[in-house]
Amino acid sequence: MGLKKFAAALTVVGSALSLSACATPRASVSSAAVPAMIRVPAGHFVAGSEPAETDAVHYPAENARREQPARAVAIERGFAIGRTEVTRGQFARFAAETGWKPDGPCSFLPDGIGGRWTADAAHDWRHPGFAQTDDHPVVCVNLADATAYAAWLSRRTGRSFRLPSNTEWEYAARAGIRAAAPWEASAANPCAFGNLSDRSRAFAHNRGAIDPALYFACDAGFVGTAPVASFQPNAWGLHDVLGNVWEWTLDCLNADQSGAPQTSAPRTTGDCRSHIDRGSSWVNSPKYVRFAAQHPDLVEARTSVLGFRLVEDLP
Ligand SMILES: [Ca+2]
Repeated sequence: MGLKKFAAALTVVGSALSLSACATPRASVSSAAVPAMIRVPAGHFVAGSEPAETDAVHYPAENARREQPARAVAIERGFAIGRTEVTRGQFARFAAETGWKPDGPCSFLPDGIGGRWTADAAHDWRHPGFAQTDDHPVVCVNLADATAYAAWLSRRTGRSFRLPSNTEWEYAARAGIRAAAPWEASAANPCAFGNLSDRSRAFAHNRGAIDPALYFACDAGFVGTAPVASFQPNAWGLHDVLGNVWEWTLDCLNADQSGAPQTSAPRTTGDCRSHIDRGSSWVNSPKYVRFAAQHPDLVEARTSVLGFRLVEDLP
């Protein structure tokens, strides 16, 4: 299927965002409480990176191995994926209905790259260490928190939400692009595509000295997170796949991609004390801001740069 036809086959699932399918609704909930989902058809793509991509940015060897070798993947069934990261407002509905409270602190990076991560009880998903509105992505949520949210939303809607697999995330994030990042494919301004570590962040943390190894030389206008969908979407309509916050996946940590599923299935073997998250965040230097980059976090980790995006299994 050609890209144009492929794009036309994508459907924003906007009209079915009702919680009325729930057997015993406890409250009237607006459609805004349910993340907007985009249908992605079955297809093929190449996941991961070639060594030339990671060599070009002097990526640490251990990190580079994690996303290599590049491999052909067949996504055998269509699925739906969140148009945006799950927002704080959407997560707040879950917290209010279930009485959910975090059982540990959130790690916060107080003074930028080079600063020390700190974890204390003063920081949580409502107080991540920078200003947020309900339109910002929820952060300070660990794997269990994200999984519990997906299960709650599934119960409330009668639909089937979950976290994406590693390959599902990359397939939807790339949207047909093989380049390392969308701005490389189009020679465009990186800050048009997402909330990155940029001039705003550099000014906030070191009075504006731009080290190209640490900051993009453009300005997306935010120091912490940005409201979701503030920037240009990818070719399939997904916002913030690169930047804003890292996004949890179902896959366990492995040293490399040898033997990784070449389907939409998650990789559930390896070091499952950590799961892979994708897409980088507002805090990351440019070498991490690539479609192929994979970052492990301990499953219990809550940090101010890590959130999630949902997948929905379609009937
Ligand atoms: Ca993101």
